[in-house]
Amino acid sequence: MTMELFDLPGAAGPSREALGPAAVVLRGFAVEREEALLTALERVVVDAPFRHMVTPGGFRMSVAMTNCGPLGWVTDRRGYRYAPVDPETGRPWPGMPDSFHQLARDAAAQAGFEGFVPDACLINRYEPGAKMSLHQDKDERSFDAPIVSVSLGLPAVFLFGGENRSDKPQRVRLTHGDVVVWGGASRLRYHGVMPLKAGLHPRLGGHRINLTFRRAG
Ligand code: MD3
Ligand code: FE
Repeated sequence: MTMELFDLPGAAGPSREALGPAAVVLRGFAVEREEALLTALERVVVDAPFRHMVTPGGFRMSVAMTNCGPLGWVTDRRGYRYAPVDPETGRPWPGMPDSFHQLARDAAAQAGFEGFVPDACLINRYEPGAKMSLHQDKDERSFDAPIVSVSLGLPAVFLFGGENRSDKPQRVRLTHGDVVVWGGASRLRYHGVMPLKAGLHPRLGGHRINLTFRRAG
């Protein structure tokens, strides 16, 4: 039996799912922009290669990271912070590509956050087995702005917890092109990512990439 056009995943166009107060998944929102995003990403990582950072406690993160935009998130033995210069190269982080900026602004507006102007984009690269333990994002100067996250490549199980680390998290599957906007009452909720399952994505091979856009400074 032939798969009809209307049976293809995402053929109905982007759809919206509420995860909680001011936390909304825009399914497939980035799919039509994937080529522009991946081309821009290739240029960013030439200037600022992915690296495994070390936590203040001395653990090597399983997720490889880099940044673009005026500020980048870094961790080392001295702590977590946003910095204008890449500690690996001694140069400012690469500029934020227009395609990144526009996607973040458009997705935020879809979720009711008009006028979102990110000044930091943290880029996470997961290989099979890589994970992110439950944490809060609280290194930003203000929590008024939302965080916009874009998932590309292999699917992952995202853990969306509560205000306390011990709150039982919801599990949300995020796949290629899904965009999530977290703001307001959701902004400080604990969250994490389960160990990535091995697989092969037609465009990103054996990896998952996550872009998170923030107003950090
Ligand atoms: C919910 N990244 O980089 S993005 C991170 O998929 C991070 O790489 C994950 O958590 C990833 O800090 C998840 C989704 C996300 C980002 C920020 C949030 C969810 C959030 C802030 C508050 C609540
Ligand atoms: Fe986070």
